[in-house]
Amino acid sequence: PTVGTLVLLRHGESDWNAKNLFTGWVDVDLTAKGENEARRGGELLREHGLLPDVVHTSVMRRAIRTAELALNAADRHWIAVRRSWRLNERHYGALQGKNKKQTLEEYGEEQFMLWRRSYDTPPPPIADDDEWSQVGDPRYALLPTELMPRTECLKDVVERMLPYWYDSIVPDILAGRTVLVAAHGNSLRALVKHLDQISDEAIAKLNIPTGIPLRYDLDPLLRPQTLGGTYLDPEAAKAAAAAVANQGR
Ligand code: DG2
Repeated sequence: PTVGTLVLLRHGESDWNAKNLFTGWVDVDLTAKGENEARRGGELLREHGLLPDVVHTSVMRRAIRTAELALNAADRHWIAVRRSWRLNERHYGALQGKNKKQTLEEYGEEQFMLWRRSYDTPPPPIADDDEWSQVGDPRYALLPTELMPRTECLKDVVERMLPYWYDSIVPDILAGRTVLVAAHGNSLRALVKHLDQISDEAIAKLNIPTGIPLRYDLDPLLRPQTLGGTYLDPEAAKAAAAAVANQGR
């Protein structure tokens, strides 16, 4: 039996996705293409009759705007919304603001992929006075200083995301709501790893495409009815995930 439905949506293409820069916690906007992807995501929701009752987002503009554009296209702009830093993208440390292609050339394939996709190797920490540091950003003013990341690996993201999952998202699912989570490539990889119980090794191969809703029907123990979930546009998802995997090349 299905107790509730979860829909995961990675934001549409951002300015820094387009420029091939490591983004992490830098608060960049969507490109015009990204806005269209977000609207298309909302149209897919509407076409499939998959209408969210509540939306959870990160505190970053690209996810917030994607949720708004998608819900507007699905005529669900009025639903309840909650936001948390715990759904933020993985903090990319000292790589924030760096070009992915140049980083690959400078450090080589192995180090580059270790930083991008290994489960437990974080990039070097960002300096507090770096132009791409988030220290001093008012949206994190109430975050206890020891929780403010200077870099994160995917394991760190799983650990800081799960409290929000259990405390805020799960109660919505158990109440029978259709829940939309609009977030990021790596914060969604962290959630999918947890849902599908993917191993630390296998998660390296998983890439989440931008703007294509991924549906999970969950049983009462919050296990997916279909492992890996179901993309509302599977063909487009496949091509887009391959493009993410090849970034930097
Ligand atoms: C990308 C993911 O995050 O990059 O931080 O650069 O989903 O917010 O655009 P998003 C970033 P990769 O880990 O795929 O390189």
